Amino acid sequence: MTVFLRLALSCAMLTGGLGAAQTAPAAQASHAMPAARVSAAPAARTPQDTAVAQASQGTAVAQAVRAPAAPCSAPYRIDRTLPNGARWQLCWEMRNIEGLTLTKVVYTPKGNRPVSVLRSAALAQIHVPYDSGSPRYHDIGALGSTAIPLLAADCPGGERREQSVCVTTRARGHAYLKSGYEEPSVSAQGSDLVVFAAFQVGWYTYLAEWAFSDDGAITPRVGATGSLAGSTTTAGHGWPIGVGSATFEESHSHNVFWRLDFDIQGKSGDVVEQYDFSGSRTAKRKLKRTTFTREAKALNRRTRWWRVVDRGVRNADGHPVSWELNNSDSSQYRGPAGEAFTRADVYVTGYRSCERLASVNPAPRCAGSVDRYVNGERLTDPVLWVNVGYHHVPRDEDADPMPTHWQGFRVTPRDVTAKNPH
Ligand SMILES: [Cu+2]
Repeated sequence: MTVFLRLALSCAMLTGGLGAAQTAPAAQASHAMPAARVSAAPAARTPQDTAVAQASQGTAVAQAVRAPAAPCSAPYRIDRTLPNGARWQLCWEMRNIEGLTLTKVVYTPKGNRPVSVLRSAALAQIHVPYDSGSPRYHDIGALGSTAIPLLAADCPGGERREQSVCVTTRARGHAYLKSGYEEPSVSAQGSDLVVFAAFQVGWYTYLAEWAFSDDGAITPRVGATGSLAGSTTTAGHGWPIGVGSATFEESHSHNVFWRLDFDIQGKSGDVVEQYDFSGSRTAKRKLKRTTFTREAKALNRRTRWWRVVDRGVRNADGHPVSWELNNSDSSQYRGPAGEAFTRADVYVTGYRSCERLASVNPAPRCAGSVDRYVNGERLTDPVLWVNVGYHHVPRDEDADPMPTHWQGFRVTPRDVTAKNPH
């Protein structure tokens, strides 16, 4: 069967023209803190990716081919082949507004051709409304300036880049275990390439982590640690902290937004679909596909998921290559009318370089929040915004240092390879 993989990597980058206008609004940070240690200049980049023209021959075990020429200079380039043979290539930079930003993400399953996945990916907001109604922080606006220099112990088994970014490999447990009837069972351990940075915002330390698995999955997550902000309130809005019940630490939400600019083998041909499975209290379930032709807001449902698919890019079975997005671990915070950006779990917008943050967007040429980016445009180059909430009810164990609480979502390959690539 015919397989054709378009391999012209998109090179139109987000950053052009944006780097200079970094007058971020002062994000309302949690508490007055010592000035954060500033680190990391923007990444130097070559202006162009090298397009690799690629003739195709379609077998599931097509030969690995030459990767594109390096799209960024060495300190900002990550190129790791994991123990199972899967390879991830990407660039990182520390942007003032969004902090750690990953670009030009390319995945090469063992024995297969490289496929570009993301043009860029970064945090797009951490909205922290407290349960009594105030304060209501927008913790991202100048995140890059709050990057913490990492110690060797902060980056176990890995390498630190420009002090503030850790690149390491981590075990992820069983990739599979299959028992044979009359054969010995087979199993394999999986691993992740992990890229992370830590940011000090008020009393909180945020860990921004990206795990790139050897099966092609991507897991972005944020860990909140450091110290509780010390906001006290009444019993109805908090939890007793300290001896007795004299002081109530206030509960609050961390509504984390990510912005993912998918480009499956370049920006053309990328389409976003939503999948639902109708049927409740019935024996049958039926697949329902909704294709987003225009910008959209979407809500989580337990079995709902989305994918970005490029029908011009096929695996060896002739199925279109896609990445699936699952957002099922959110507390689904919904704010008041003035915070309409909290009222959906996934937004799909047409790419615009000045749409950078989900709220308190710093670029005056664009609207101020992601709900307003959705204004009916036809989608040609879709960008996904993912909103994951976590409701933090403090407990005694949060004192001090506060244990990390994690929140995130999953991006998994769907028909990128014709079989388990492990
Ligand atoms: Cu918290």
